[in-house]
Amino acid sequence: MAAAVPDGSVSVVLLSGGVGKRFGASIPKQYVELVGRPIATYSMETFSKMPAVSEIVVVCEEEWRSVFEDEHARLGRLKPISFAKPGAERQDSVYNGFAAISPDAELVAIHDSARPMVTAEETLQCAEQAMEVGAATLGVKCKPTIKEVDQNGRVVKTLDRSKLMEIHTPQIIRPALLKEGFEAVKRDGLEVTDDVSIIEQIGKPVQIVEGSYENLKVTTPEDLDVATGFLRARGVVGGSN
Ligand code: 30A
Repeated sequence: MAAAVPDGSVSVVLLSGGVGKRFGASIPKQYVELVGRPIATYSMETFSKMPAVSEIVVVCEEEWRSVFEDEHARLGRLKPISFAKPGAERQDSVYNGFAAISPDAELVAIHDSARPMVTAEETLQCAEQAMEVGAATLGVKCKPTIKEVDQNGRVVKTLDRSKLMEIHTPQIIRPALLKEGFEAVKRDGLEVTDDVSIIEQIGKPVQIVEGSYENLKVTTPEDLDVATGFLRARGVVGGSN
């Protein structure tokens, strides 16, 4: 049984602070054009059209705010948007965005703007689980074979793939839980690393909601071609792009 997600109960934090240019482009990858518009505007449109969403807090460098202001205008100012500054690490950007959400939010959904293909349906499923469990994230079953290796590159063991999931975004959580997580990290001087998560620190459950492989993170020019193919298949774009 999935818990109901009331209209206007979800605040979205759209993480768009990355300045990485390894894409080979002169601008950060989330602003590169995908079928005629910046990658980051796709998920903004999707979230803006969801009744469950009340507002969007965009975490981006000041010089890029106009991308979201323009998209906001194009969408007819469907949902209020505001801005927060990026931090040094991902969790600092999450913190800054989280600090800017409405105190009335029942859930906060943290999304990476380099994932343009996320759908309203899977986001809502994730939100339903977050309402029920406290925290939930989209993810997919791990397709590649993953091996644990030592410093010399020798295989230690093969991990059981059936137990591995690749984590996507959005990651959706009750604000009180995220607050508790950040407080625990600060109080205990914990270092948040790729394998030490804020929410796991406080020993609270996180539900994985199986999403789609289409919810890819666009990090290379090849990913852009794949995303273009997905959009075409969805009928978002004609054959000329
Ligand atoms: Cl949103 C990070 C990070 O940004 C992070 O590096 N951690 C978290 O525990 C969360 C909360 C969360 C996790 C899973 C499902 C829902 C919410 C977020 N970011 N840990 C490290």
